[in-house]
Amino acid sequence: MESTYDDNNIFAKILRGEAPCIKIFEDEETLAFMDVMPQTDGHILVIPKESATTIYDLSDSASTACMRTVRLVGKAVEKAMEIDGSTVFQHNGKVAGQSVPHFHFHVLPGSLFGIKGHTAEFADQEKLKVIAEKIRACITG
Ligand code: DGP
Repeated sequence: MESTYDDNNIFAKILRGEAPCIKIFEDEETLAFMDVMPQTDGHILVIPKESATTIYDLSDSASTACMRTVRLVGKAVEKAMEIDGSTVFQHNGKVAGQSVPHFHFHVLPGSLFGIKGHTAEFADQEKLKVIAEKIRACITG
C-alpha cells in the first residue's frame, strides 16, 4: 500500500540537518549512518534522500541508489567487523514493525538469529563512533 509521508520523522530531520547522525557514507541520493539502537555492533541504516515511507513508495532511481549503497557499505561492515556474512532487512508499515516512517534498510554483520530484537536502548555514542570509523575505512569502490 502507498502511504502519506510524515515530514516530521527523525530520519527526515537527519536529512535536513536538524538532528545528528554518525555518518558512514553519503551520495546524491542516499545516506548511510549508524543505528543508535543497534541490534548488534556494526548495525547501520541506509536511507534514500527522497521522501518515501515504504519500499512501495520508492522511485526506481532511489531503489537502485539504495541498493548500490547497501552493497557498498554492507561489504565494508563485513570487513570492518571481521565476519564473512551480513544481514539486510527492512519493514514496511507499523504492522510490519516499522517504527520510523522513512524508508530504510538495516544492514547488520552476521546473522539476526539469536540476537536481541528491537530495543529502545541507546548505544554509547563514543563506541558507535569508533565502529563507524572502522566501517568507513573499509569502504572501497
Ligand atoms: P524500524 O523498526 O525498521 O523502523 O527501525 C528503525 C531503526 O532506527 C531502529 O533500529 C532504531 C533506529 N533509530 C531510531 N531513532 C534513531 C535516531 O534518532 N538516529 C539513528 N541513527 N537511528 C535511530
